[in-house]
Amino acid sequence: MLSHFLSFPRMRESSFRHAAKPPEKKNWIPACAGMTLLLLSASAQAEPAFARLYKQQYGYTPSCNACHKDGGGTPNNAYGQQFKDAGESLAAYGKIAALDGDGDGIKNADEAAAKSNPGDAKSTPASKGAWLDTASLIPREVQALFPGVREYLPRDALLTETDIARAKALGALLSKSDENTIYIPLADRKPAGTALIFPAQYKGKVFFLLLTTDRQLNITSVAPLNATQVPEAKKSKVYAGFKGVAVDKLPPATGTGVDAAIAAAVKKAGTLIYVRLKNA
Ligand SMILES: [Ca+2]
Repeated sequence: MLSHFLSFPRMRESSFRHAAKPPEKKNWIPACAGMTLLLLSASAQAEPAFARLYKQQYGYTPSCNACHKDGGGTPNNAYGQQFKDAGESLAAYGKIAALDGDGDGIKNADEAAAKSNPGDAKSTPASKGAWLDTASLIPREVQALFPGVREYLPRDALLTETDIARAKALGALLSKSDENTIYIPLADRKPAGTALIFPAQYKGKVFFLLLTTDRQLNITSVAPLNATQVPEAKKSKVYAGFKGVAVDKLPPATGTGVDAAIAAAVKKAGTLIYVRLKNA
């Protein structure tokens, strides 16, 4: 039973700051050693590509909320959109430096230099707020699904060529654009499951879904998270059918309706979790 538990090849505790209270590794590793957790074997890569770029440009790792409305995987805020529109590269920071993404009267580059959030009008150089604190950066919707959990490990789901090949073998076509953050709730410092917020597309419109699993990577829930643009996604009855399915055993999506769009996105999300958290 526990031998099928999560393992984390190629990952280390992220310096990307979502965790309410990052666990101390000294306590964390021995507590999990019997459960095939391999946090120590991780490689150097851990931060999402865009966070690394931000750090390269401004000298510190931002919170996901620099570019996202409510944590990694949620829709872009205005600054995130400007960055995306400018090409999502190191050069993009220069292109959007003089803009004011969040409309708080301070230019993007000045905000970033002052360590206030260029994507949140409530954070300014004069009043930066807690956006870089580790507290309260886990999306509320995720926290609601794990009542009682006070600690989370964010895992940056960066995809290697091997991951992409493994995903393809499982029937899911993943690409770099599917890179995301996997939230891992901790109970008594042990992973209690996973949560992932990810986009789906229907008739050219994007909506977001939240998938959770138990610690053996069986799906416990799939629900629309931000689907105001796609009311059909809110009304769909397909969600309950995912419950109990192992993330690597999701059937391929068939058909063309909103249910198929949801199934296709869930297939990709489940496979992403699997290839990133399970040993090859
Ligand atoms: Ca701001």
